[in-house]
Amino acid sequence: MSLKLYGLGPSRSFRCLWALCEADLDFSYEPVVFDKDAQNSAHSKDYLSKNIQGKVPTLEHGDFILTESLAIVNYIANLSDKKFVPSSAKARAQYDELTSFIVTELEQPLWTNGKHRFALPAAHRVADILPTAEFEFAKAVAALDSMINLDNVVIGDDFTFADIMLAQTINWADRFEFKLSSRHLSYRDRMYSRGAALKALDIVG
Ligand SMILES: N[C@@H](CCC(=O)N[C@@H](CS)C(=O)NCC(=O)O)C(=O)O
Repeated sequence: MSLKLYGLGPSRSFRCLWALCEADLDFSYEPVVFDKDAQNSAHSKDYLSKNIQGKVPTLEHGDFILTESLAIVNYIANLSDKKFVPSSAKARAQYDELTSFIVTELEQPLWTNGKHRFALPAAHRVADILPTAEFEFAKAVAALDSMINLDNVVIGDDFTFADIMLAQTINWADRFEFKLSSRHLSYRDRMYSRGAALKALDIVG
């Protein structure tokens, strides 16, 4: 059964592309854009039949379709023989805790920033929310720093897909010019220098 990932540049779909490269699975990558008139538009009837919100990422595995970057990353881990998600009860719980924190706390102020600068229709953007997003991000980063140590990998002693989730989110914060420390950036740089990350970066160009 073939695996096809629909994505766009460094967006949340990059987490899934990187996971596919780590897992070394056969897959194809289909870039989509948000321009309604483009042939590969996320608003085309065909794409909307796979992802009703017209968002990225979407993973197609035969006739099985998954959206939501974290669910896709975990599905890819399950398809792989390598161990990208811990199996012991406590380590798995820590993995779930950290990845839930990333998608519900850490990335939300970044997405608020993106929605209110460019992603929402202009009439729904509220510029006054931007300082609040910065405040909330700083609070989430302080919580992150008390939860984990960025000197090595974030769960246990081995790389897991929690590292993909966190490194991509830190990279997103850096692209959006949110305040980060040199520890966050050097962790991001170390993760982005992995062979699979470089391969994924090469694919998105
Ligand atoms: N919770 C979803 C969020 C997906 C999402 O919002 N993706 C953004 C790109 S990072 C998107 O497609 N935005 C287009 C839009 O909001 O119309 C996930 O993690 O996959």
